[in-house]
Amino acid sequence: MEERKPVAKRVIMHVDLDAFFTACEEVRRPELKGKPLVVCVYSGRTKDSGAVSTANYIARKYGVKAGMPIIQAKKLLANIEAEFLPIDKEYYKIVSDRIMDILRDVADAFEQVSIDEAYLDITNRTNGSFEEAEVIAKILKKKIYENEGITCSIGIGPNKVVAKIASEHNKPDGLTVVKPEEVRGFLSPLSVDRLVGIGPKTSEKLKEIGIETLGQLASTDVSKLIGIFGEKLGIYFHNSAKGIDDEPVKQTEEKELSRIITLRSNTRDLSEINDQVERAIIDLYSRVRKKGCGYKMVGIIAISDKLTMLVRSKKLSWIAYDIDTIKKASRELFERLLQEEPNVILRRAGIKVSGLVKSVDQAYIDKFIKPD
Ligand code: DCP
Ligand code: CA
Repeated sequence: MEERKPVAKRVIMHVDLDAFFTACEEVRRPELKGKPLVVCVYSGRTKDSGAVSTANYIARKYGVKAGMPIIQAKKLLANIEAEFLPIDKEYYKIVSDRIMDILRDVADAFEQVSIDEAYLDITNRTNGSFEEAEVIAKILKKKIYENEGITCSIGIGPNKVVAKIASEHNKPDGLTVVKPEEVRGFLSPLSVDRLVGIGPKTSEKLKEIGIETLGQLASTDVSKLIGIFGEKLGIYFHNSAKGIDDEPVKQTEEKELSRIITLRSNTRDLSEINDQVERAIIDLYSRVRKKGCGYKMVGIIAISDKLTMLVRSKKLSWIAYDIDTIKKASRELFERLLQEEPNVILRRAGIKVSGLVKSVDQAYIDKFIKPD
């Protein structure tokens, strides 16, 4: 069984937003800051049935964790002034999209792995320099905080495995840089469960054979690991523990783009809304063009003065490339929304295009848009 040799020197960054869903809630309701805050997925069966989606770091001090029943979280926070909020994934997604745009902009290759996590290959961008990567990380952290009020933790390493462990190393608001020559020393004392794929069960199995740290895992004979975990996992554990990983950062394409604006004043006046959303449409469309994409669906997003979010969308029967289709659909959808929601007053309004299709030929689009 050959161990994989590392590929040419790379600089990889992993970014993970801190306590993301609760952080989003604290941004729109700053009065919640400083209190334990729990975002919940209510099942609706009884008042408190359901599970914790995430907890802010203050609530975590009391033992509240993602996945825990809400009732248990309430017990842990009994007699404490804590806030429990229902999950609002659409809103978190909009915040996430804006942050991912900031990150995508600096990367040679960008791979979003979840709503709040992404890998960036910045090898060319930094000319292979870890010092330069650290500077970029600081700029990104500052920009994300200034624009969105959200902190993140960043890890930088020569590959994805090391970058991911590094970003978790000093959470929240951390920045950990692990240069190639520091990898073995960095990983060695860490517990095996820091590796993606090693959960409580695998940790237990490893402990039984005397392996608790990544250093111990790295110096275990690979054939022994293969014997226990099978070829694929055995090799993965062994290589990862040594900090060897040549998985590329796989460029993920965006499937949708959105823009949202705060209206000058709260309103349900359709022409007022249309006028102001036009700014968002122009901005959004410039991004669609920049990416050279067509789209198959147009949606609107409305956030009421009570901060509830409403969405409507329209599926096209063709792939559109022009701005007028977005404008027309937006006007129709806002009109429909106001009719269907006679009491809603809008505070923010936005536009979304989805079903993005990479165009085969930019020249064709140009011709299509300006037929002369
Ligand atoms: N999430 C969830 N249920 C889980 C785990 C996570 O709904 N069992 C959601 C809520 C989180 C988001 O996914 O905010 C991101 O997950 P993370 O594991 O990155 O957790 P956080 O961002 O909340 O915290 P951390 O600061 O530890 O990254
Ligand atoms: Ca996170």
